[in-house]
Amino acid sequence: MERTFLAIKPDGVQRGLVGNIIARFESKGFKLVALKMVKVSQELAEKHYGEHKERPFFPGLVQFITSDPLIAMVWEGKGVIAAARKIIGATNPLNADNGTIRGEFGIDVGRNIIHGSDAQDTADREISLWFTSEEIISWQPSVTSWVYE
Ligand code: ABT
Ligand code: MG
Repeated sequence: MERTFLAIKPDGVQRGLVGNIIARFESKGFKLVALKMVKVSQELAEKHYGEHKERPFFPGLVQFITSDPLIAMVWEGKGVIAAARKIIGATNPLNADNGTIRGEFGIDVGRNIIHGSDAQDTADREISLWFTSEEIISWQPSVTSWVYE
C-alpha cells in the first residue's frame, strides 16, 4: 500500500492546528502508521530541503523548520501521495483552494502549515530520512472493508 510523509510544521503546531489537520486525513479513510514530535536539527532540515539548497529562500526555510517542534507522520492508503497534496493545497496559501489546509489557515508561502511528499520517489526518500523501519507500524483498522470496496 502507498505511503507518504507529512509534517505539521512549527507554525501549524504553534497555532494549535494539529488535531484539526490529523482529523482530515483520518476521516478521509487514510491510516496513520507513524507519528512523532521532533525538534528538527540543522542537518535533518538541510537534508529534507536539499533540493532547494541553492535557492535564496533556503536559509530562511531551514531557520523556520528548525525553530520549534513539528509533527512528523507517515500515512498509508490507496493514492495517498496525490490525495494528501490535494487536501494540503497549493504551496502559496493565497493560491490554495478553499477547503484545503493551506487555503483555510495560511497566508505566506514561508508559513504554509504542513508539508507533504510530492511524488513516490520523494515519499520513499523522506520516510526513510525521518523514520526508522521500527517506528512505522503495520496494523489493520477494523473499518477497512467500510473504506475500501
Ligand atoms: P513543502 O511541502 O514544504 O515541500 O512545500 P511544497 O512542496 O508545496 O513547495 P516546495 B516548492 O517544495 O517549497 C518548499 C518550501 O520552500 C518554501 N518556498 C518555496 C519559499 O519560501 N519560496 C519559494 O519561492 C518557494 C518555491 C515553501 C515551502 N515551505 N515552507 N515553509
Ligand atoms: Mg515540496
